[in-house]
Amino acid sequence: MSRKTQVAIIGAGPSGLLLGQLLARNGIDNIVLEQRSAEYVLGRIRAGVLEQVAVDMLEQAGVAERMHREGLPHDGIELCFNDQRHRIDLHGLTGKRVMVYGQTEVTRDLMDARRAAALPTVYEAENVRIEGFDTARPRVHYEHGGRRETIECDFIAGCDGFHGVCRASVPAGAITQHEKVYPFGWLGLLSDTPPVNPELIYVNHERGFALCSQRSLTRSRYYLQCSLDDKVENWSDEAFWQELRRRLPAATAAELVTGPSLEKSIAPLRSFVAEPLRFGSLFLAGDAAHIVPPTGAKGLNLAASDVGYLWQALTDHYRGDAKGLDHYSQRALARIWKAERFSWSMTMLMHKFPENGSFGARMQQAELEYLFSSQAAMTALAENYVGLPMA
Ligand code: FAS
Ligand code: PHB
Repeated sequence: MSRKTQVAIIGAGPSGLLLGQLLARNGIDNIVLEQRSAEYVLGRIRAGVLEQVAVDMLEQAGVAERMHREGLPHDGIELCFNDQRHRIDLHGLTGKRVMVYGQTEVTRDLMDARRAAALPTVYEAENVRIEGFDTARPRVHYEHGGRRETIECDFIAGCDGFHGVCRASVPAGAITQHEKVYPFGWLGLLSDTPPVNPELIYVNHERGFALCSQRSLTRSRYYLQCSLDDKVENWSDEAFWQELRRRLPAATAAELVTGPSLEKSIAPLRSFVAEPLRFGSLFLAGDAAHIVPPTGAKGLNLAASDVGYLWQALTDHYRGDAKGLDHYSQRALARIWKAERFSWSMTMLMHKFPENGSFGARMQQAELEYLFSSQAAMTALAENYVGLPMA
């Protein structure tokens, strides 16, 4: 069976759902195709920190009410090294703050809004295939419930993440991919325990990086740098808590409230950017276009800014101005690369790199000592962490 729409969106993660919501609110027809079930998408525990840019996008999409009710505005973060905690006053230095509100909740709010508006969404869409995006008649084929379906559209939005089909459908000669894979992963644990500290703590320790984050006043999210060949089944809850205590200052470790894990997983870390982001009527956004190591809390936030640029460009197009679409890739990439740099620099600063030897470790120490001796250096870190403006 065939159907028509203006924009076919591949992927029901934050990128695809946010784009679909913004387009629909501007009267632009769209359909979202997702390979997994909604429950599966919601079960993935990912980001936790929203920049003001992302908060603004969610407000624009009309899905910010619960975030403002349940989210936690944070005015600062802490960096810990040599067992000493140092606070960076994000709000004092930049006038901005960040919002702690889990990606799962962002996705849930977007799914609820889409369902309430009865917007066409196909979960468990199988064998999604895109074609003709280098012609005036792009099409998307997929299977659902044993039936073959085709969508004729004006544009395809590749919001299908790092392992999606859209970027993979671009001819190799038309795309350049830049990548750096880090020699470690993050072991994450989610628990219904009160956060060890009101604000996030990023830890540089000789045993490895740690991060104390949260989802609410009663739900915490912790991470430990682990080796790439580590397996989550090697980590009992108790082993996780013991290792986290070892990486925290004694006084902080003594404050740690532990409990059973709700989720535990290991994520690899990479920096990745595809260029350009437009291929005829196919546009890449979010993790389909780029990946950042989560040390800078940029992944979800970059997805939001990509979608902000793309939604504006598509809306302008349907109002008769195609310039936005021509400039989408360049505008999005300018912000993407700055966030890639910040995420890379925070990762290089805060993680253990045995291969860099004692000199590398001393460089980290010197940078951290300089950082907390300089208002200019702290302001530079703060303005990147709260999010650079959308030019
Ligand atoms: P997503 O990957 O979220 O969504 C893409 C969707 O497309 C998925 O639902 C997928 O099922 C679907 N899809 C894929 N192929 C398809 C196909 N062929 N057909 C149909 N659908 C298809 N960011 C942070 O800021 N902080 C963090 O702590 C953090 N932790 C992370 C941990 C992990 C393990 C991962 C993978 C990412 C993490 N990120 C983090 C980044 C993450 O939050 C992403 O930036 C965010 O999910 C990007 O959203 P999307 O672009 O929508 O991609
Ligand atoms: C999280 O809460 O999942 C989180 C927060 C900040 C980061 C990375 C992850 O930099």
